[in-house]
Amino acid sequence: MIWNESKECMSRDELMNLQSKRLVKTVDRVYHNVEYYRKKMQSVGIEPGDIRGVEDIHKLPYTTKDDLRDTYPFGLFATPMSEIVRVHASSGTTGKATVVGYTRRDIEIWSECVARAMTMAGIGRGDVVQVAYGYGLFTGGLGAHYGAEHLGATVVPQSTGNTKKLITMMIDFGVTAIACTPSYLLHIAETLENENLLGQIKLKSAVCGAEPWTEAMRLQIEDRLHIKAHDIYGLSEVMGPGVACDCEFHQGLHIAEDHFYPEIIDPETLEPLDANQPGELVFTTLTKEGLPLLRYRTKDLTSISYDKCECGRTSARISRFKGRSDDMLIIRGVNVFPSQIEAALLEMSGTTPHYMMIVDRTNNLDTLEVQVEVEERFFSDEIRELENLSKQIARTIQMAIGLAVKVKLVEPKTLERFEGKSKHVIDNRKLI
Ligand code: DLL
Repeated sequence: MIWNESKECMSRDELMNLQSKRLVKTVDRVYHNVEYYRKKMQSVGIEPGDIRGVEDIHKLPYTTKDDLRDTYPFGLFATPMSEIVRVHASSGTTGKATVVGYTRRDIEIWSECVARAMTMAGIGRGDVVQVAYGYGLFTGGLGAHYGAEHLGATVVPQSTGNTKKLITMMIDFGVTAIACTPSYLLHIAETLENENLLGQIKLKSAVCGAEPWTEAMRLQIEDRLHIKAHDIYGLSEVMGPGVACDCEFHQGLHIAEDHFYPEIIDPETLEPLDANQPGELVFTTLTKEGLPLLRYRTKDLTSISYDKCECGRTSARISRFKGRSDDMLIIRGVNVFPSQIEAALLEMSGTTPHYMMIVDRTNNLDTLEVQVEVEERFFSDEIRELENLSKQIARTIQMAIGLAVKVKLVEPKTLERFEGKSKHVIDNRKLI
């Protein structure tokens, strides 16, 4: 819930007033502290005084991943580095990562948002929460970790990987809640079934996100593990997990609207759309100190409902995601842009920029094969040369995207050529 001073759920009017106040502060802050934003605002003739509340938000320019790339690594930070207590990073569209910075206050608010999301999933003090998102530059692990600690739950900082060990700890530590990607949770379910261990777990709820999944998959997880599964959304640029989460009614994800102002726009015309209209989700951060963002285009396609939820919450809800307006893929929870593969291939000798990514899902784990056309001479050389090149390409791609790949080398002119927009991805994953 988002409470007002009388400890009642905030009405939409109260919420809008709060958002307006916070927006005015944020705009003032970025204008005075971030040169890039000041110039961006000046280029459209906007000064802080022109923004008096959320009704003026459409006057502000959009922010995209390109802006973060152009100011890499810290150019959009609105505080001195001495105030930044943590950085995280996610994939950029090409070589450079998108870097985000948090002040101590940002981490506190983030932890509170994740704690709210976990509360919606019925998790609280006394629960043992196994965090099986990746720890490190990805926001999933530490984001869920701090949120669960903020709640007063006991955290098992498992991270990803060794599923057998995870299951042993799940049983031995009496884990009652898990935070991980939905596909990984299905893989865990399958392993538990195969090992006949389902009867030994105490799991009752899960907060899953970081990748697209369907309502059918959520119900399958609930059914197979006999738990409640909740959808949690977020993105590194805006904060990490906890920007929105679904309640026990599963009728869309409640946005932490006191911290993030949402809009839906037409990704082609960039015009704002009305409630319940499908389009691209845009967020303006309202309280962030380290990296405040104005109208950040998430590229995630969804719609927003402002109707009051059956649970009593008045916050806006986003519907399940319908895809993205760009070509970003999420493979094993890792964001991958085809352009990253292209950039990596172009750095190497002997390769061509002709490649095809084949994404599959086996035992609920994603796999990525990259087929690459290499120069003719490698096929007339010894097989060892070909094998060495294949290993070298796999290493280079893994370094670029942070994900192990299988590389298959093919002769020149083997892969399909396209007259219009080229296609570099075959995604065989079927979201159940
Ligand atoms: O995935 C943050 C996160 C961690 C969210 C753990 C939830 C749980 P990024 O790596 O920056 O951050 O990826 C953000 O992932 O723009 C969406 O396309 C996708 N995504 C995240 N959550 C969901 C979800 C984290 N619940 C990108 N459903 C976003 C569908 C999701 N897609």
